[in-house]
Amino acid sequence: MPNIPEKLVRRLAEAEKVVVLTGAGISAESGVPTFRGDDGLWKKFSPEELANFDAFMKNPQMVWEWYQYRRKIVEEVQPNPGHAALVELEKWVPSLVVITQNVDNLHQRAGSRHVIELHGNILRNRCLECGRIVTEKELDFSDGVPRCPHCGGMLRPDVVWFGEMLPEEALRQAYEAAETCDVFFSVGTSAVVYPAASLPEIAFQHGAFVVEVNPEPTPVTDFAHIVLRGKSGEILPELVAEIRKFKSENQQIP
Ligand code: BV8
Ligand code: ZN
Repeated sequence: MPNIPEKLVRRLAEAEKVVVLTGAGISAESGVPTFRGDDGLWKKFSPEELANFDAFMKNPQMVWEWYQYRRKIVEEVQPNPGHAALVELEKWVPSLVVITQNVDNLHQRAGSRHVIELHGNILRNRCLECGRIVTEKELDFSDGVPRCPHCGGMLRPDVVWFGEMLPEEALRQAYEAAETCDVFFSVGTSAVVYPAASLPEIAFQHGAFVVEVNPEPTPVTDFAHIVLRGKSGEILPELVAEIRKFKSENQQIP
């Protein structure tokens, strides 16, 4: 596992605004399968078959089965040291924003206080008829697909599918954060799904110090100022230990 370069610790110690974009990789060590990895969720099914509205309308039962399978995994796992490190990092920098593509709610469960959810949240449902958000745990699947308790309309998972717009306010905040931050981390994402994948480049173009944390290369590798090749559950706690030490030695106790 790579050690943390001194220049990154200094950058973090001086930074006002830090942004962390996360993808499925940060949840891998919790036991949540990624999308495109060898154990990937999409090994068996392709995203086109499942994570899009037409697939849902054609076969809502199958798509619901897939989401119920993922929901069960997400409810059974725990946030890992990578999520926890981002919670502690909030103590050491004036402003930390986590922009996540994940729908697994693990950043919120770990205790991160400022999370922007670009692709929704698998624990929420939305009614196709009245648009209400339905968060009841016990959904009634008696006729194959869950129904809205308010109007009887069909429910869908409250996540963003391919070809669907991202939540406008979340996307606006994400662009603003990327354009104005001092340090931008790209953690555990293959950086292939747009518009989320444009955020690291936007940050770079606006002068942010860009850091990639990923065992594999991605398009971000080509322009990142620092690449930490390894697992986020190991690297992020190491990073936070270094910034904690640096700040304590320089008497900047939070
Ligand atoms: C939109 C939510 C437009 C649901 C998801 C052609 C070119 C460019 C773009 C397009 C195109 N054709 C279509 C598009 C647009 C499309 C897109 O980008 N497609 C890509 C695939 C080419 N985008 C969209 O459709 C978006 N909407 O563009 O609307 C529009 C415009 C106008 C009007 C109307 C519409 C919507 C995109 C959102 C789709 N929803 N998921 C659900 O989860 O079920 S996408 C899905 O992919 C997840 O959200 C996931 O977060 C996201 C990205 O994947 P990653 O998170 O990066 O995960 P992945 O498995 O790929 O990678 C894991 C990484 O972790 C790897 O790099 C691995 O090395 C690393 N890793 C593994 N272990 C660890 C680790 N890292 C650290 N530590 C470890 N231990
Ligand atoms: Zn309804």
